[in-house]
Amino acid sequence: MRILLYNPDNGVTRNFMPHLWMFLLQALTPPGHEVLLIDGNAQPMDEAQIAQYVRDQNIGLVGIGAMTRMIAKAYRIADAIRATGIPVVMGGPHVTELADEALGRDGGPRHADAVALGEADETWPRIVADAERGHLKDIYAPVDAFGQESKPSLKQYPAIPWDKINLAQFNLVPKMAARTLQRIGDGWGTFRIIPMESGRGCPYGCEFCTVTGFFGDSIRFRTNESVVNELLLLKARAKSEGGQIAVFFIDDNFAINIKRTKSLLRDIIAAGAQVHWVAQISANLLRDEELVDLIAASGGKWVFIGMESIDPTNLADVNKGFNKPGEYAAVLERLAARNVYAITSFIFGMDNDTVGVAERTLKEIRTWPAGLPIFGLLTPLPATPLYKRLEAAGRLTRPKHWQEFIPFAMAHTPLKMTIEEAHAEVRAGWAHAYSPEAMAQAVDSLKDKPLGYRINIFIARMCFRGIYFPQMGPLSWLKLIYQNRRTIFSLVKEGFAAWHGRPARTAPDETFDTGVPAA
Ligand code: B12
Ligand code: SF4
Repeated sequence: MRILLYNPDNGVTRNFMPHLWMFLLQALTPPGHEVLLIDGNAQPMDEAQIAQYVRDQNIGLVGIGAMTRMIAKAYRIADAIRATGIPVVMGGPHVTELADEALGRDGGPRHADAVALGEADETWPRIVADAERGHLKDIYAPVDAFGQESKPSLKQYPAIPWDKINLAQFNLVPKMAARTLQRIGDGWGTFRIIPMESGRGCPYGCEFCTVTGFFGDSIRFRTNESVVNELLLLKARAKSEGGQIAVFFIDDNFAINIKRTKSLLRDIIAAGAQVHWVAQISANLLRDEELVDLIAASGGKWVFIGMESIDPTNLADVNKGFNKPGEYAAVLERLAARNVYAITSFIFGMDNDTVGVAERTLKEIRTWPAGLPIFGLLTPLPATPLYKRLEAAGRLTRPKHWQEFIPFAMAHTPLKMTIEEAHAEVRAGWAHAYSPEAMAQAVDSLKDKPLGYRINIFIARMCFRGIYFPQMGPLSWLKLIYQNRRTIFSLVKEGFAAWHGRPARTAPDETFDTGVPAA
């Protein structure tokens, strides 16, 4: 049977990284089937095009995975596919929480023939077998022999054949630039960010988060050996292709068990498996100097930190009191001292937020080492404790906000400001953090570092700005380049001087380190 796994586009940004679930399920598919992957972010298709595609390709089963914010698109695509008579199975966090919605049992239309609840590592082979026999069940739940919910241990993690998978749709280097970039250092014709997990689960239970409910509070890890082997495979692929690969460890809290993280990082270093990597780690775990040393030595370049707020009352409100705003600066300095920088994520519209929260937050950010701040709004995702609290308090203004997804729009009323004021705060956060002046300042603050770090922060900031400000077409990029022309000119001038002054090419970690992940 030919199976299509499809991930809908998020409608806001282009793809910067493939979704892991597709590759994982592909690797877990029993032999004898062919699995095709389409990520709508990389290969946009409308309903008619996808329906035509599944007919042309003689697809026998389509699997669709989606977060809440893409679910409306996912349902539309599923409807179009089901109209051709091909069965659709849906999985992922949204349909796990709201299976009745996907199955049309809540009074709405049916969108899926079957729903895979929770982690599908063990149910997927059963789904494929049932689909082949034409006997799909409505619901597939991961349960043990006694009917109890069971979570995959990850000790038998499948080897994802990264050396063979066609990754053409995920190259981040624009085609036109590939040839020129190949001349800068060794092999910049391709650059891909690959998702990898080393463990699942998080015990912290922050009120707005789906993870503790979905993956559970017991943490499960892959073996160090399996992670190291995957890294080695990717590193070899990058080398053989003359390209670059970076890894995003998608674990929700990569250092949740510090002892184990240190042991993994030591094994990565010992095996020479370093590639540049990004990971999510909560600020409280970055107090450990040895951990930060190992992060840097094993290839860590960016750490995503869910800071959420600089107000301890807000943090306590959402059960994230383990974040201590008073130590954010020290954590970031500790990372920056090892040339590791942070993506700092903030949520506005929290219950103790008042007008001016953006400026108060920016004032703090300006005192920290340069990084990539991002700003969002408190969002009640289905089945989270936050959703239940706001629902009980009658504060949800759009209880089914996912049915009509609007980027950066609140679905409930904050306590100490209006919805419009909260929206304006997020806008102000992005506008000021990514203004040409702020970009120039970020680049300038790294003047003691090799040029590559400044180029890196500048490019990363240009891309991150697109999370909020639509920047998909060439015209918007040209405008952005024009607005930032002074910074670009000074970087190019410096780069030209460095290039001419150098006798030979240097390795990526020396003076011309672009800082962009390299294998
Ligand atoms: C990586 C990641 C991202 C990446 C996404 C890009 C990418 N290419 O992966 C980035 C960093 C960009 C991102 C951004 C956001 N993310 Co995010 N992200 C994650 C994260 C950390 C890992 C996802 C992952 O790969 N997990 C590992 C795989 C193996 O698990 P999985 O995807 O759930 O798949 C398993 C099952 O769900 C199931 N399954 C999944 N799909 C399918 C399909 C079929 C057919 C079947 C049978 C089974 C199945 O089988 C898989 C194997 O068991 C998750 C948290 C988490 N731990 O999952 C949050 C998570 C998915 N993100 C979340 C959110 C909210 C966001 C943002 C909206 C945050 C924000 N406020 O801006 C943005 C939206 C971005 C956008 N524009 O679309 C929420 C989603 C909750 C929800 N109900 O939708 C999660 C769960 C985290 C949370 N805090 O609650 N995210
Ligand atoms: S620490 Fe992160 S993953 Fe864990 S519950 Fe809180 S927000 Fe979710």
